[in-house]
Amino acid sequence: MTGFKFMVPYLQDVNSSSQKGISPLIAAVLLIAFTMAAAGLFSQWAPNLLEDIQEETSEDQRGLSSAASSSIDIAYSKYDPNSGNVSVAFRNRGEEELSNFTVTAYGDTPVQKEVDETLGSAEIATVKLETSGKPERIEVSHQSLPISDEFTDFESGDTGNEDQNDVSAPEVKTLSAVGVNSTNATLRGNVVSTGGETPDVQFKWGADEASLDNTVEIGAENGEFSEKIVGLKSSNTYYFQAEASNSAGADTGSTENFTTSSVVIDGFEDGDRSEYTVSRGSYDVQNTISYNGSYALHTNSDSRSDIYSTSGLNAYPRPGDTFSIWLRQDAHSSISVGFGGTGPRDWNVVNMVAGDNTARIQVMDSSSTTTLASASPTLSYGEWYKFTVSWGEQGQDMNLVVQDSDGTELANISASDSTHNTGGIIGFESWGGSGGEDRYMDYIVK
Ligand SMILES: [Ca+2]
Ligand SMILES: [Ca+2]
Repeated sequence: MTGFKFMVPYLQDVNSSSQKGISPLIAAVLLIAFTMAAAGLFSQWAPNLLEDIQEETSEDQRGLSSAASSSIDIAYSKYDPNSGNVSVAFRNRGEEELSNFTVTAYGDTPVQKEVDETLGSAEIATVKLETSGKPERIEVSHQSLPISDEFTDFESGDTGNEDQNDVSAPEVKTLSAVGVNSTNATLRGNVVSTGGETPDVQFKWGADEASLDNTVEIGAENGEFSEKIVGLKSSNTYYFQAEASNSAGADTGSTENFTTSSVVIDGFEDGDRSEYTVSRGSYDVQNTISYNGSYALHTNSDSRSDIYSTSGLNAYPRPGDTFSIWLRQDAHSSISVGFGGTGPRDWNVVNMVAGDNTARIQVMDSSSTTTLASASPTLSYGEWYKFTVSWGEQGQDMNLVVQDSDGTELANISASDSTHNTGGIIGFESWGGSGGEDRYMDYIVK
């Protein structure tokens, strides 16, 4: 407003000088000039004024539109004559987040409580008021939006200490798992609505999406909850659901899944075979040829050479596991990868003979070798091949997939045998001729 105050005395000066002979025309021109100057000054502060007005208007519009799409619902109200307290649970029935509520209990002496909790859509807040007497009416209102709800349905007579209204089944969501590694994961869920009564929650989980046969009970929860599960298998996909139930019903969240990471049983990158016992022939860890990293296990022993490990490695194949290993032969020879059983000549093996284009699943028992399944992939000398074994939960079923280094599947065979069904061992039996045939083994992973 300072602009106008500045202009007025100036105009008066001009008017007074008209007595000295300024023509009406010049006076009119001056008046127009002053008007334009006034308009220029006005425009300097007017934009702010207009913006302020616009902001206030749009705030009002926002308030009105939130009020139109918002509502509060008293889920239940309980009066406890022993404590003289009233518990009130109310819910945000609209889509927009609300905060700042007022709860009033009307009776002989009205009691009021302000609740600054923030409620998302369908979320519930619970408050307690010390009324020292049964209220006639409970009102929950919003402090700025014209929305409220009332509850008056207290039973007549004082025998009942609780009047309930509208307890409904809870709503729960399954959230993604966190902290997933090769053996552990933390499952997460969220009670998005208690339905007016805090629900008990649990997770159902398992490796078979069609039957989640493990249950972890957690107890009463409101909001986010989680549970760490341990002892999982590496490189495995698990499925889980969050569930919540109260006296009015139950809800199950969506099915989520996660995949545990793999474990390198041995990549030989420490450059030694100190975790192994060589019971026949010789083996060394060399760094000239490797599939992954710098080092690989190697033998060029004549005839048969045996090596195995039962302790010191990161992990061992166990029933239920899928494990893989890379094998390479540079001349006519064979490599058998042993697992289960007690060691060389007494375990299950998968066998590769590049010179014969042969891959087999065999069982060795008391020095007899039985071929359970056989395939004829095309195998070349000097190439790495991936042998992947899926070992059934009971230790009987075995599946072998052979792939080349491009990932192309060359063989896929299955067998079942119950002779060796416990894990905890990995090793090799390898045959060469008498020409120092080089054989390599690297990157055992499960
Ligand atoms: Ca290696
Ligand atoms: Ca080692």
